[in-house]
Amino acid sequence: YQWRFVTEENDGQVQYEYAEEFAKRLEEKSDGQITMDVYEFGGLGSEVDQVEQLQSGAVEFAIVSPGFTGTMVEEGQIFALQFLLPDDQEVTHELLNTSEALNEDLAALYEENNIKPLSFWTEGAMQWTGNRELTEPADFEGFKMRTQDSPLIQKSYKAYGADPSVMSWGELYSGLQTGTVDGQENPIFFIADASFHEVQDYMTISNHNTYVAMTTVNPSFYNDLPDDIKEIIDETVEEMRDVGFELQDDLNNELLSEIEENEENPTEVTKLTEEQRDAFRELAIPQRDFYKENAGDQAGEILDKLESEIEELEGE
Ligand code: 6CS
Repeated sequence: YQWRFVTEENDGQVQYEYAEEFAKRLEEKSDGQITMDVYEFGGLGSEVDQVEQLQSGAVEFAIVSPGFTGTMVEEGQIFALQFLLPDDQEVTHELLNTSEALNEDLAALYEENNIKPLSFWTEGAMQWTGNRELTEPADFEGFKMRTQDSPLIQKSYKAYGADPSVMSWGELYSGLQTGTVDGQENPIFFIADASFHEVQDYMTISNHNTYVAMTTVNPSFYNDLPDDIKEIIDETVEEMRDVGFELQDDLNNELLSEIEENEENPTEVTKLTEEQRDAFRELAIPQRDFYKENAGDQAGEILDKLESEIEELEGE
């Protein structure tokens, strides 16, 4: 077998490193029967193009950020809801691994759209960068916020007063540099590795959301595979849960200093207090009702179930 695995990131970044390790394990387990070409971001188009390639079977495997499927699987916009997933990344990791709301209910909706999620996993807590300091909602007034392709991500920033627009990350460095957009959100490792801090004067440690990615496969391709090959894939997906978590955890920890210590292009890093986070949380929570009412038929059930799964885990 010769398969393609496309990622939304580059060599050295979490998704690519994950996919390389995934490919290596499949090759080993299958005694060389399976080989995989892993693609960095950009070679096959934008993030949205990559989703289409997975759906058509032009690539067999892809890492997809739900933020790029917001208009297709509306319920997948659950990940746009800020301050919903547990702040403690270990707890979020456990939630993503075990949630029935995500791994069964939401996954079935993706499958109806020819995308089979094999796992949901965290790339770390997200932070804001900007050409101005962002510590209270009023700072977002008129702020040109770059977002992924999801109406609910946009709506969440409009609730802070921002003026959001959709952009691929391939255009983001120059967008920030030229002022087409004023700021963006991402995990620390990505901000540092994509060098966004070079063209942003401020970073806010807001931990306002978790960056969730999905390991996905084309469903008809997967369903037609012999059982022993499916088993190798499933086993690798399971092993990769902790490997992926360690990858993001290490990179997010290591790369903060790169942003803080860049003397040529200094970036002022501010960590929000809990009171400051509360002011944002207050505006973010009503988006949950909006999600339930407007993000597809199953949004209400999925969010209710996920919230009770969170409660159960956080109560432990
Ligand atoms: O901001 C983005 O769109 C990109 N961020 C990450 C962490 N991965 C890929 C994605 O396209």
